[in-house]
Amino acid sequence: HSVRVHCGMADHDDSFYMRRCVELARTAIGRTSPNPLVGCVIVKDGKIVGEGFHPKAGQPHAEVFALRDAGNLAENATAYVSLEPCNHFGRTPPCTEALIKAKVRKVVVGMVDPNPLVASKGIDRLRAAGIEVTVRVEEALCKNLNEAFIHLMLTGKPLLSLRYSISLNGQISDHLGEGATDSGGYYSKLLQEYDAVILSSTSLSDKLSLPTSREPGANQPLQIVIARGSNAKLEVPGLTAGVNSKLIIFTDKESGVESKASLQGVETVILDQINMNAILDYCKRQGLCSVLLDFTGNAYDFEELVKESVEQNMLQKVLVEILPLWCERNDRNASFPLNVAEVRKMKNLQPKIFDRSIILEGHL
Ligand code: AOF
Ligand code: ZN
Repeated sequence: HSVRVHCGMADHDDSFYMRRCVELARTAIGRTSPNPLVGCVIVKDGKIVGEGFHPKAGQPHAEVFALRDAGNLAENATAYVSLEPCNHFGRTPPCTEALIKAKVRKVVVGMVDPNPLVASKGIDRLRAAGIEVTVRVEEALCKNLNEAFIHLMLTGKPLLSLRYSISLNGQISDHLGEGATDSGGYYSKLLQEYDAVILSSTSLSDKLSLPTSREPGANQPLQIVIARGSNAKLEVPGLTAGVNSKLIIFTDKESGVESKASLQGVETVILDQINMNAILDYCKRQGLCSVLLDFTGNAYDFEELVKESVEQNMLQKVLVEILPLWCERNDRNASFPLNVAEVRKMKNLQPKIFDRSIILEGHL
């Protein structure tokens, strides 16, 4: 793409540097919850003199890293930040004060921080200190980057997405397994991005084990296994959390799962009735922003959970993959609660071609 740094049209410049902020922020994808992904660049005389991103909750914010990188050059420079600089003491001190102290002349902000502790107070503080502030540059891009964080801030619940694969003839497909977690693949990318993934115990077998992303150094989401009722089978050989990930089992009294010796060392939560609200509340308490409901084939005990999520409007996104496969009808006559074609039309979902599959992505 063309980079018009010297054209003198301020808004072209602004959007270029904001896109760079978003690119930097993405470096930490899947690692910042409950905090957002944030990137910052310091620009002086048309040159980037400092860059930074927020790596992890508890560590300094993007602005602090970028200011450090810029050193004295930050004086009279313009700071671009994908999220409004904070004005509160959280785990870290306010970024507004760091920007003021560094004597930047101007701050360009991608989006207002939906956190009620900030919510424009950061912008107000900068303006009160005589700094020129421009807001909402590449706002859609910045919001898209942090849709889970924004959702959590506005609703108090982690963002919930449903993913599943169907065959060309509309059968929920059981073909995840090996290929699905290929490095760089669609599913692998989801595992990088989401803070937790929910699986059904009946979808686990020795050929289909708990998914882990194979990207080198990738984020591994919290793995949540649902073991519901007496059909729950958790005698999967070597059911463990995996190297860098945690495993938790949500179960009910009927399943008898807690008594299974093979599950030692894995956290088990027994609920009277397994329900999505309880699971989301647990995830929130763990500081998670996003949860992926992974609906794999033959997950009989899982259907209730999916149905409940759809009926109670708890889903924010569906990610449906149509595989170039023909699957024979299975014995149960169950029809899936979502008709893909109808939803696609109704919600104007855009299919994306990925490898040899089509992925539908959109908001409910
Ligand atoms: C920024 N830049 O890079 C981030 C911000 O506990 P703390 O101190 O890390 O504060 C967390 C809150 O600060 C978080 O909820 C969000 O409102 C904001 N995150 N702000 O100026 C950053 N990560
Ligand atoms: Zn901050």
